[in-house]
Amino acid sequence: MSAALLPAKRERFLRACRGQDVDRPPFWFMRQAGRYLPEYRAVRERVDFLTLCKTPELAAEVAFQPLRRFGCDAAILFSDILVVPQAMGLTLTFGAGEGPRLTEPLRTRDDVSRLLRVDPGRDLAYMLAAVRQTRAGLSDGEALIGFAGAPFTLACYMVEGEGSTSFARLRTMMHADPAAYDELMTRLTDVVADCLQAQVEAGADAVQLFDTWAGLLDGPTWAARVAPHARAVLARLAACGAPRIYFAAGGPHLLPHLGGLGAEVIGCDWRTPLAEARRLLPPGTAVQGNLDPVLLLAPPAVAAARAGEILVEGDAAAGHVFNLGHGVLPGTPPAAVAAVADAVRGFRSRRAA
Ligand code: 1CP
Repeated sequence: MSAALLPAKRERFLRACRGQDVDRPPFWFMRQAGRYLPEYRAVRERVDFLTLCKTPELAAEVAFQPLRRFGCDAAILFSDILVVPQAMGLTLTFGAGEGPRLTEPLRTRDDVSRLLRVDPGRDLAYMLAAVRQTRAGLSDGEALIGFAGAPFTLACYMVEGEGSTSFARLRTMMHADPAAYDELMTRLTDVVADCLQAQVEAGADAVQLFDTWAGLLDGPTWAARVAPHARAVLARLAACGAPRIYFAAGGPHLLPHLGGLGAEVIGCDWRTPLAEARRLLPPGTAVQGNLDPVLLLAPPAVAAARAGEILVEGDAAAGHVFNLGHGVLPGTPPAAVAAVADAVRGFRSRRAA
């Protein structure tokens, strides 16, 4: 399909990911579907979270909700990064009011060697059905983003068994039992690459690798022990042509190491000004971000004003996908998100034709 025939929102999103000029930056919000939306809570009153992920028509419905409200340029598949460890044989629970738990965390190399091989077409069929169903229902030519947790971030949860601020167990394993760590990361690299490839084949236009906890590491450790696996995942996707977004929360110290990773787009959290990120990344890399999600808890006009500054900063070069610096926080008023969406939609790039 020639670029001129692509639907406008999808074209805008894909062009920005590839570092090409656009009329205004495309936008979506990390964690744009979720509990802060009353219509999401209404669905969750009827089904638990995992049932929602595993019922393609419901997953598609909640993926559309933020698009209807805010007119985002892209939908993101509704799923969770932790369904991949579940497909590998771990028991995953989401208790009411608590975070996720993997009830048999991995502690030894033997534990790692018992993980199951995953065939996404068989073991994650519901996820691929959700991609197809979401793709089919995108009414206004929006882009569809697929995603997975990056190997390191998945390993954090699989060894810790639950959320943590330090993920000390995996980070200890990395140094104390490097063979177990390397085997786990290698297994995850294969599964994550297969899963993202299958999502693209099912209709995702782009993929985001969430390396939420990578910022816990110092740059050289990240470069030596994490980057080879993230790079291998992204390399496996090169041939399919879908833009690849890599997002590591937690600071600018990783940016100088991100060149050569193979991502067309680097997600930036709010701690890193976009101009600084661009200085540290190879020329032509697109940046995604980076409104502090806390701004959405301030009056909507304050959030919109800060979004306006980020739009100007992003427009200093081609290749900006507007987003938050991390996910929408619980309790965020939808009106604040709408005010930011209006600010983005009203912006005109100074390079626009
Ligand atoms: O009760 C509920 O309804 C569940 C809340 C919820 C939702 C809506 C969870 C539990 N996951 C999700 C969906 C989800 N998770 C999406 C799709 C929705 C969208 O973006 O619109 C995505 C992309 C994720 C990704 C995800 N899950 C990440 C990476 C993103 C990030 O925020 O850094 C992580 C770390 C998870 C694990 C997870 N799942 C759910 C929670 C509360 C957590 C965090 C656990 C923790 O460390 O405390």
